[in-house]
Amino acid sequence: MANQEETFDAVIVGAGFAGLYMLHRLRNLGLSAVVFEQGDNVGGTWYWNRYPGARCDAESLAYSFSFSEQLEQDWAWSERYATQPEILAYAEHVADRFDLRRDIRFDCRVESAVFDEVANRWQVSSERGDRISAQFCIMATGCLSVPQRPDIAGLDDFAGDLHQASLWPHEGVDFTNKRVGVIGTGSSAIQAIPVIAEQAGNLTVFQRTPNFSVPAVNGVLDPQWVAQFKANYRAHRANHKQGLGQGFGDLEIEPKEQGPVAMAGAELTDAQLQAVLESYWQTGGARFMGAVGDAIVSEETNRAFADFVHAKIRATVNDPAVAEVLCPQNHPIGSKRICVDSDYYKTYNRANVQLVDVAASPIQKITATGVQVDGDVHELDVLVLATGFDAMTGALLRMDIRGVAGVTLADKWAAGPVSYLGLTVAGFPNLFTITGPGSPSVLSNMLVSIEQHVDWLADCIAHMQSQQLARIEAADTAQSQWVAHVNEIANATLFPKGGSWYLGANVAGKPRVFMPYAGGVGAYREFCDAVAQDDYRGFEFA
Ligand code: NA7
Repeated sequence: MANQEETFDAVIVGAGFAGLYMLHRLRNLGLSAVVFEQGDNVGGTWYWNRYPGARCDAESLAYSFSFSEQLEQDWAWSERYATQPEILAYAEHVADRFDLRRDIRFDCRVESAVFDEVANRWQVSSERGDRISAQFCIMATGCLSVPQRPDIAGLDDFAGDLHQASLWPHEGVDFTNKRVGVIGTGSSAIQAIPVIAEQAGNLTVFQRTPNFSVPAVNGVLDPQWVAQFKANYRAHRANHKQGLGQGFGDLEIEPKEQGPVAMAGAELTDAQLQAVLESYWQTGGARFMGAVGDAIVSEETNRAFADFVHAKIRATVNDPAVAEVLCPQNHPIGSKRICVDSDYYKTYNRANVQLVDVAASPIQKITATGVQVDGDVHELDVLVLATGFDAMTGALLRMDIRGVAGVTLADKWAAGPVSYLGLTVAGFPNLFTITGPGSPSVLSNMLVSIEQHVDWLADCIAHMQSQQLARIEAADTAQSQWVAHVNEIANATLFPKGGSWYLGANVAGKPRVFMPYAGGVGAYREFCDAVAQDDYRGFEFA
């Protein structure tokens, strides 16, 4: 029997960082809100992705909330890049500190959200029978929350232990003396492989496409350095939010806006360019791609970056044949998300690690005992799938979302996602997508983008409350112009040449549309703020 309908001002889907902060802001506005979360705890991405070596590839002092100065001063990060357990502990701390759990329903997956045009309210139902009527429906469902299981014959026949990186068992996996296989060489695998190799008896990596990876140069944070950095936290946060780049900020004690050494590779001599790249390589981290302004725009500069990394791979990996297989040749560097590693390439020098190139000879099938390539079965006790996600649209399209005239989001997005600002979709009034497609999202520091969307949205909802407005909806023309703008920026870069999950290229049948906004978090914030200041230009209210 279905439960009785409950009434709230807002329903939020997801209790990751976006859902937690949204709940906090709405409560402060005096709204009643409920959060639906499919897991049994907060944390979103950091709740599910517990594979060995999982850590953030943005620095901890930047990948954290800025909304509470007390929180940012109190919380002590232990490493330059926080591990998954530490980030999960931080999410739990935020939930407890701001008393958020009492409005979160765990183990509660949303099945459908249907807009009632007469009442201007969303009817949201969960699989376990909750029924909510709310004026606002806020999707905080994350960009990388639907695991992509590969379509490989025989996967269910495997008799050993099979684990997906993004659905890792909470009790962990013991690899001691085991023959382990990893399918995939994206960010997740590149973090997991060095850690698994340390423990496993033998590790076989099945690589279809090599990725570019830069060293993290991770380390324990010096408390004195942290104290000095935190003394300047407001200025650092301002840089994250307004800077030229994607909100990752600088690492200096004295905050300074990070900019590339040169706007174009062509401005530098070859020796100067090599020196710049070497210095960024030694500093570590994904900011390597920001060393020169046109790295993801100019084919020539991009080639120089790629050649530099190829040389690093060849210098690190002892076996020249293995090094060649690890050198990415089929996509511009940065057009697939750059990976950040600790000793990834070095791991291939270990006697217990083998690399199998499944680009030339694809995996034929999984048998009960292992992975078959080119007629040979690689015998395994444990198989790890690090095969990625149905990114950005996956979590939204898994729900049955119906807007005006019963049109489904799946139909609206049949040719790829369209949105106004990556926050709203025409025909879906009072529905918002935090870090949705069409916003900087996955190209940016997610915490910066989450806070920006939540703050903008809270202000918008406060405006509607004060004006007693029941309904907000993006106008078709504003949406078309935004989509054209997002595409124009993407097409001026090398991103669309990457064949990446940014484009939906990793999911069979998914439309190939470059989904994130590539213009940087500062420009994007300015645009959103101008929209609000201009009486929410491009929106229609009722
Ligand atoms: P990614 O980056 O999508 O990587 C998935 C990997 O799995 C990639 O190397 C794929 O190769 C490989 N893959 C997928 N299906 C297959 C099959 N059928 N056979 C062989 N190899 C396959 O996901 P991650 O989880 O590593 O990272 C996602 C993001 O999470 C990351 O960027 C961070 O932001 C955090 P392909 O390239 O398709 O040839």
